[in-house]
Amino acid sequence: MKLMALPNKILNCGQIQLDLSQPQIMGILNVTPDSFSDGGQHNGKDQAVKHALQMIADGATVIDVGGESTRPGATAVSVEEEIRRVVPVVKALAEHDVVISIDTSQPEVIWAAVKAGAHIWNDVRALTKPKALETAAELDIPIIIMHMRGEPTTMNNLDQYDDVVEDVITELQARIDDALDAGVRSENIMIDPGFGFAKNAQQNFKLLQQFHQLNRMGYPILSALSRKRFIGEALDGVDAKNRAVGSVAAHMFSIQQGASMVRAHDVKAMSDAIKVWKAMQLA
Ligand code: 9MG
Repeated sequence: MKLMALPNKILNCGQIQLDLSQPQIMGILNVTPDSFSDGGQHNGKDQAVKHALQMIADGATVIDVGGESTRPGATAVSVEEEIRRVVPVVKALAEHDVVISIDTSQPEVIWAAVKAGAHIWNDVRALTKPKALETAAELDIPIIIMHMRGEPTTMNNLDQYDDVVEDVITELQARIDDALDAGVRSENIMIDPGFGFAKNAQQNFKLLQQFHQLNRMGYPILSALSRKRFIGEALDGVDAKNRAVGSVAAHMFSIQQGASMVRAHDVKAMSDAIKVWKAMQLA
């Protein structure tokens, strides 16, 4: 285990510096035809960009562009197809004052996206693909290292934990140690407990209740709960589109416990909630 870092207050994203002392909103932009929560409605480039600009107007400072669905049972996508979906959108967004993160696990995709203007690598597989560690070190950009076990197709059978909070922290630390050993700079690391990835509903709620424990790791934390199934389970099984209020509430619990960034579909609602929280902080 490496020495614990102090969490960065500033995340350097090329020309843009993100102030992580205030909660930031990462708006979700799925550019997949089989996206679970937008029904693929932002599949066309122009529609995707329009939706991203609306999220920016609503308060997002980061747009997370994803060309691969990590939903269990989603069809696998080739690297070429992922690049074809993501790069034109990145090029268009790069003309705006916004940080662009890329939801991918593929080194070729992140290279192409960074060349097109992207700033952050959001990797749900935590740099486990071949060449991912070397690529992360070479690109020298901020990286979100998320906790998951297995693959999205197998993860639902991998939810045996002695203590979900301690096990997630230990397993995340192992991924961070590998990244640091490969030459990734600690200032570039953000962590994410991976809500919904290899965790059942009760384990997800335990992680949310104990979210503050992640602060022990010394890295800025992304909280990504938006419209997840376990939020729906607490709401009598409502579908994804009706989970906005529950998602905002859950994100606020994580912000109160130390999250620096939240990954959200419903940006305006999230932004309003953060404004109220900030007003309370200043009282
Ligand atoms: C892309 N994606 C879907 N769910 C996610 C989560 O929980 N965290 C991160 N970092 N990315 C996610």
